[in-house]
Amino acid sequence: MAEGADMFSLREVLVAFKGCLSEQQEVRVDPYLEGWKGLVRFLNSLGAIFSFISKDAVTKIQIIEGYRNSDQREKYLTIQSMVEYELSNGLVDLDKRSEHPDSGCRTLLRLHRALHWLQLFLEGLRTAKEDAKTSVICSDSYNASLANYHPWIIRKAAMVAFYALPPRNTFLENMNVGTTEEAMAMLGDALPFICKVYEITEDLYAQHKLLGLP
Ligand code: 1PX
Repeated sequence: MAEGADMFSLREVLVAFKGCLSEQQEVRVDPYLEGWKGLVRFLNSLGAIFSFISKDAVTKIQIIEGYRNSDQREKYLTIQSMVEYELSNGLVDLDKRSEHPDSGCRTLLRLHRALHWLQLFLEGLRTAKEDAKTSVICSDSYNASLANYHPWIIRKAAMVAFYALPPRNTFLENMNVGTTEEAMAMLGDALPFICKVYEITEDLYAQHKLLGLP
């Protein structure tokens, strides 16, 4: 586990998802990416075995950051405006990856699917018995979500990495949010926002038939 200057609390990271929701219930891209960056930082602190996962997440974060730093940055202010802009300008490969292999829509969809894993994992951590294994909570959440989109080789590598996860109590300590009870309370506070962000994005993508983007 990281120490010293690298020690940071997962509280800020998870509560950051609260900042994603605008008054109009749109999802702001910048805090969404900030949330992911914090999660990646936490994942890196768990050990090098997870780096193939964090590298992929970082690549995707950077693609979307690239759009936020481009001339079209305003179009990428929210997930809603991004979808509207990319679709109405033909910037999304709908059937197979060709001219626009790294559209904001397809890239964010990968993070969105991973957010579903996060939601299930955190809920699992929160409700599991004290002696539950983090690796089991993690693989159950993965199999119920992201695994459906991954080829065999990635699923296999992910399962191997999950075995390296520390026991639930150590994991909760690593989150650095105080006692187990405090960690539980924090998860209870943060989860509704993560669920809401997930739900809004899911509805938006479903509405535009984007949930299967290649
Ligand atoms: C309190 C808990 C905090 C835990 C923080 C953990 C942060 C996890 C960040 C995971 C981000 C994963 C993004 C994956 C995106 C993806 O599905 N990419 C695949 C498809 O992309 P493509 O461009 O080809 O269409 C790509 O093939 C992925 C490759 C890497 C392997 C992904 C395995 C994902 C496992 C997720 C579970 C993370 C376990 C963390 C344990 C705590």
